[in-house]
Amino acid sequence: MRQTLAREFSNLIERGWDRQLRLAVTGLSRAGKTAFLTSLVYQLRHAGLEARLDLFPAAREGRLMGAQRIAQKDLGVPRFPYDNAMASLDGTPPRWPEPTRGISELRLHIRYRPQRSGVLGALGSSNATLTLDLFDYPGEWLLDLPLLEHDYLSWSQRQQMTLTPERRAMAKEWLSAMETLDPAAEADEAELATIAEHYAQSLRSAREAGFADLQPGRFLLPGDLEGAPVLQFFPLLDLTRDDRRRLEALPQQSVYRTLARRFAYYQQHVVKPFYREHFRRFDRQIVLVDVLGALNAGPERFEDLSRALATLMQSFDYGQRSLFTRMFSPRIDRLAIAATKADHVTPDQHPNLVALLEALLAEPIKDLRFADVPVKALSLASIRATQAHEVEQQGKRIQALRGVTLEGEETLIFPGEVPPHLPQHDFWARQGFAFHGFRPLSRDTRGEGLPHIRMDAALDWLIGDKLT
Ligand SMILES: Nc1nc2c(ncn2[C@@H]2O[C@H](COP(=O)(O)OP(=O)(O)O)[C@@H](O)[C@H]2O)c(=O)[nH]1
Ligand SMILES: [Mg+2]
Repeated sequence: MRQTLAREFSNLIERGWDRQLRLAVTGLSRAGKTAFLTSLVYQLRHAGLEARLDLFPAAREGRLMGAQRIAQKDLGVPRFPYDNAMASLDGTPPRWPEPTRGISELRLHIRYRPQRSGVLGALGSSNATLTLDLFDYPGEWLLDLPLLEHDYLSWSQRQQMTLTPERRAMAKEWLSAMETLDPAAEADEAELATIAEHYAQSLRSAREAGFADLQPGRFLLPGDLEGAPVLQFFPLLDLTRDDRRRLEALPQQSVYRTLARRFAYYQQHVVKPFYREHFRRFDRQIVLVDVLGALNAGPERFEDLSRALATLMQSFDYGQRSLFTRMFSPRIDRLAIAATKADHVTPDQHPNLVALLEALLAEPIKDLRFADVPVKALSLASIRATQAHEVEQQGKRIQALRGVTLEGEETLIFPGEVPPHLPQHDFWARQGFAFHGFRPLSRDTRGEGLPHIRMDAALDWLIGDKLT
């Protein structure tokens, strides 16, 4: 009798205990989100088996019993294509997973044995379940937060300011189409669609050239909004404050009023819902940054990454006066910031890589700490594609990397040094940074498991405390 009671009591506790966590992964395009999430799911599913997770105490102590994918709750969000990603990695030759372009979700049940010293353990509970909801969404969407502060007229003015000569050169077609557009004329749907496409094209060219201060973010990664009229707007040029009254008095069907309506619709029905329905409900997030890729691409790209990150991180600004806090009372309780693809440099460079990431995000990190949001910076490789080697050269032992290039050639490289602070002129003048694309290791080379660098440390920071 007593025993059944005790069992029922512990069942009750288990069911009632809040062991559900919503974890989101973000970063700009090609930062490594898909690779990260694929590896994260793999490592959890194979914990205690092939996965090597020494820095993840729950796994090291043998308390992780496994993870299962289950049906997600939110049927409006596409499922993260884990099986496809694994199939690519296991292919011959192995390939990186296909890029995804919108938000996706995956739900895992993690079974674990609570620590004896923990609350559940003390109650005699022998195993427990954590429901982990994982989300992957484009960091580009966060670049739209500042757009909420504007109305159509002030946004148009702001966009015009970003049109430097170089950006103008990339927007030639759009600019020439704009010459004959009269804000007071009656809107022609087809014409607006064409001009909007020219505008989107100019953003895509700017993106490719390394610019990041680009709005609207959905024009770059439309997700499921591709071709929808809500994406068919663009800024008008040469508007002044004094025009406002005149423009707002134009008929509903005028070009100006039509574009202004679409802009407001974009704010209300695209940007805000994402923050309200998704972003605000994430308990924890990890922001991935391809620091090495930017370092490799040169000073302009690096500067640009730095500006984009400053904008992106505004969504994590919990200061009382921040736009984000004012609009959506957020509730995140933990954040990780990771420099990805650390397997592109030798292990002795990893501390510098973290230091550089911290320098790049110094301001946002300071604000987060001030707002009492725990934040951790780390470097990792979700899916390690190289092997570190020591090589002797003229009597000196130096570190090198061995890997297979994307073209299938085996190589040994000396990638060079990562500066531990924001690179200055002399760095760019001196350094040729050798950064190759590598194929993922084949199953034969990698053996069982999916090799990684510090995925276990990331896991511990992101979910470890929920598994005690
Ligand atoms: N060497 C190496 N390359 C990586 C790693 N993660 C991502 N990559 C490379 O970066 C590319 C973009 O990664 P992906 O995860 O698709 O980026 P996403 O756009 O943020 O989802 C991949 O196709 C790989 O070439 C990693 O851990 N190691
Ligand atoms: Mg992706």
